[in-house]
Amino acid sequence: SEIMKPQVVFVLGGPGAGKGTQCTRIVENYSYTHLSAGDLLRAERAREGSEFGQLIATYIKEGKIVPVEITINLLKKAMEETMQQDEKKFRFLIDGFPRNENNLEGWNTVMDEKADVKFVLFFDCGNEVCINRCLERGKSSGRTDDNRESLEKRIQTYLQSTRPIIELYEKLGKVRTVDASRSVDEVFADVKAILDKEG
Ligand code: UP5
Ligand code: MG
Repeated sequence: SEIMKPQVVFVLGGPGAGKGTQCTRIVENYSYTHLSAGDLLRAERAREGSEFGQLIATYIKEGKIVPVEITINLLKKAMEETMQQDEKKFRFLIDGFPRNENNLEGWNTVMDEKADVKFVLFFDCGNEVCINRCLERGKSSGRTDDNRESLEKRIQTYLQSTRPIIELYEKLGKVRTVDASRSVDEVFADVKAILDKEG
């Protein structure tokens, strides 16, 4: 049968903007597979025998972006495994990646010819709202970076490193922006409109 080239939507936005929440909603309503780069890194951190566990733990707590060689391999493997299990699963939401120039270079080196990036879904949300959502979640999430100190660093990294990547895609006309400061349902209504239009 015909092998489909993976179709990718990059999902970007600040810490706590609602990327994961909205991806879950998308998966319930559309034929996408959700791959969170952060979730993959946390799983690798927890994997027994991982040579990168300590490095990942440090980077996450410091809100720094893990070298792309690690992240791209996790993403590539997850995409390949998904498509091997079900050839109809060739549409991916890649959540929280690419976050900086190094990420983008790594994607272009390893994946550019293997996958098509359709557009960037950008959850636009003020820093205060982002911080408050993560602090609230931090009461029960167990995430090592849902504390005020790590959050300040995550926001700085987002502003300094990730926003320029979003702007770069903006210049290519590839960004679909959603006001993510509203309720989950309101945000998802806009997401639906975008996905229905993009096909
Ligand atoms: N919530 C969600 N939507 C809401 C709404 N509309 N109204 C009210 N509340 C809402 O949501 C966060 C919280 O807010 C939840 O409690 C939710 O219920 C509530 P969530 O959907 O989890 O937001 P999300 O944007 O996914 O937030 P997350 O914390 O996951 O974002 P980050 O981008 O900071 O985290 P990520 O897991 O992507 O990365 C973590 C770290 O991993 C990075 O800082 C970095 O160190 C590392 N990393 C890399 O190095 N490289 C990568 O490629 C990826 C990650
Ligand atoms: Mg997330």
